[in-house]
Amino acid sequence: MFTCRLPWWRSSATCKPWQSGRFLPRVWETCQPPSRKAISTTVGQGQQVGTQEKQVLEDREMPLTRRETETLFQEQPQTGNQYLEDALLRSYLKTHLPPKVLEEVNQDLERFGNHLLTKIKPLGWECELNPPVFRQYDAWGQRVDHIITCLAWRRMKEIAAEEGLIAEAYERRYSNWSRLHQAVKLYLFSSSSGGFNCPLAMTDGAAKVIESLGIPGSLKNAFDHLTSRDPKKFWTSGQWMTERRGGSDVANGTETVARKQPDGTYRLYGFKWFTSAADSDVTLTLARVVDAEGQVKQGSSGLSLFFLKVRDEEGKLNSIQVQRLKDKLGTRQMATAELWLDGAKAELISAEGRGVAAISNMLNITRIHNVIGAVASMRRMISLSREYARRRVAFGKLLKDHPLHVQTIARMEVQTRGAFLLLMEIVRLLGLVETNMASEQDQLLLRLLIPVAKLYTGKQASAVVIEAMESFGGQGYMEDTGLPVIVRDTLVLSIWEGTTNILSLDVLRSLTKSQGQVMAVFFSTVQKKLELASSTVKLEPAVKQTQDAISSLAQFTQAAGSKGAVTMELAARDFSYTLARIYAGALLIEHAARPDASSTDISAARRWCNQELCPVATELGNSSYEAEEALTDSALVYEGSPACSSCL
Ligand code: UCC
Repeated sequence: MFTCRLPWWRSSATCKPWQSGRFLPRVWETCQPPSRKAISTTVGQGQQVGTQEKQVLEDREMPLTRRETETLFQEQPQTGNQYLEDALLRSYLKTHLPPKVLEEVNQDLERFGNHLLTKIKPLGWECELNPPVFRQYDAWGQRVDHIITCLAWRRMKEIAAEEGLIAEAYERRYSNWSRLHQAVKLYLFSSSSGGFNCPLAMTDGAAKVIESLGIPGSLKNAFDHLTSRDPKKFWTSGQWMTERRGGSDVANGTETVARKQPDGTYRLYGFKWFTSAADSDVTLTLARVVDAEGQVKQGSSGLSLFFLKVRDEEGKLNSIQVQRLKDKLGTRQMATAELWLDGAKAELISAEGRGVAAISNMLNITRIHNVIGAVASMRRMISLSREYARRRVAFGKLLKDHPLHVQTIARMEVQTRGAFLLLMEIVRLLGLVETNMASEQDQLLLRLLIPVAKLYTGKQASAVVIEAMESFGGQGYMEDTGLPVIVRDTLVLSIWEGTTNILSLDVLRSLTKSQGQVMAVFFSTVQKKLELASSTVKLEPAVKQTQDAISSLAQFTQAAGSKGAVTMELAARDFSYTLARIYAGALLIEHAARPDASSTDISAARRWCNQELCPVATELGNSSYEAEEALTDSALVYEGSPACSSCL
């Protein structure tokens, strides 16, 4: 085995994988990572000063000798047990969980927090340094299509099973609080998971679809594997939805066809353009059933949902060919592939033509996981940033003593708190629905809040992690700090599982489907939360601002009702942001109105409500949603481009 004989800072280029980031991952396996102390400003100086010059410096015995400069390193921010350090999480659990559940969950999370720190986090970093590799042929020209994952990635799968990261939600040992317990574990796991949170999202989604179908006999085995705590038995699932013609417009973009076989199974033929966690054991996917005349039905009502195993018992691919792995900006720890389905054996699991409705159960779960990932990224970056501020000196004092610096972190903290409470609210409601304890209003609210939270937190997370990266100065931009990894992996959260605009339209879909009832539930739920705070004097300004925002929103919904579909489409994003801000504001107020609330709970609620809570009303006042505005938008976008004459 190759070993680094020289101290790392004096060894050859191949022994410095951290300098080239992700491009020399295999070398990393054999070299020891630099010790924390070794990441010092000495490196920078050593690189800037040529060898000859260095010699001269040493010869002259300058006052600042090399030995002395070695103590001038910057201190790496250290975080401890993430659970113990998360005051908001702990106060939320204390407020909501029944005492017996709290006691057990608390113990489990404290233990898990230690496990994350000592074992899981280093594995996550290994996954980053050893991304999957695709081997299409063996040495003898045989097509093998092998996606090679690293040991740490495979260990993550075992840990996910051992920790019950999927099982917890389906065993329901804490009744309606099981979902919340699972979500909190995933939230703690997310930023240390080395991208394994992605297959877990889809695995959870697949289990949810199977459960909502009543766990039919043919899928019982799969359900048991997907929800197993036994690492040898645990399966992960993919979600193959995206084809070449479109990832958003699934109804028109799906070309894959399904041919029925004499034994009642189907063979799938088509090309899947993005398949995340392509090393998964099983998957759900959409296809069009070919009828007796050899025809398929186009559009949404032509799509059906299928379950398939990716490999057979011997590990041979199920008539699937891997074309290549995607070269992504982030989530590089996880294999995303292009796949040809060339007669893959599959089972039809929805009614024919009800594929989109059936896979929506999966989408709603993966979208919640997306929210978990978003909040987790924000929390991780803020933890690191605030710790760094306690160690780093600039202009003669610690960063934490610079008011402007701390104000910047505090603003991120307020955003993260709002997002966190939104996440908790969704998983609380989901827990009620899954244990038949939810009212019709709870169900409507959950349907509305999932796309609202997904779209809002995805955007928030991108903004927060970039701001937090800046709080480290140039260090934040350095690959070997690990900070750019968090940023890259966060940027996808507003894209996959439905972009911001697609999710905004989904918010409108939920309104239409409920014939507006969902808005009545939204208003009454927010009002109830505000009433709880009516006796807390310090929250009065926040309550007033939220009430004003509700009035403006009510006026908007009335006005928009008499306008056409174009108005609602143009307003969809601002409308969704409005719902997110008002609802998160109400949650922060509710949390701050607890008898044992802290002064920071109160200031978080007040600061959140100081932002514009109802942008949709402001923009309506600006006539932003008029049909003529859409023409102006086109003119602004296409001025000077060949498309300009036609857009005007
Ligand atoms: O796969 C991907 C990446 C995987 C990685 C995941 C990891 C994430 C975890 C992160 C951890 C950090 S990305 C691919 C994801 N693709 C999407 O999200 C698709 C985006 N497009 C949409 O969401 C569109 O809105 C569509 C596809 C749903 C639109 O389809 P249609 O067919 O045009 O829509 P329809 O006709 O309006 O809806 C068909 C039916 C309706 O039911 P019925 O017929 O009963 O009225 C809708 O109400 O589906 C129902 N439906 C829903 N029901 C549609 N959407 C929903 C929903 N969200 N919830 C409930």
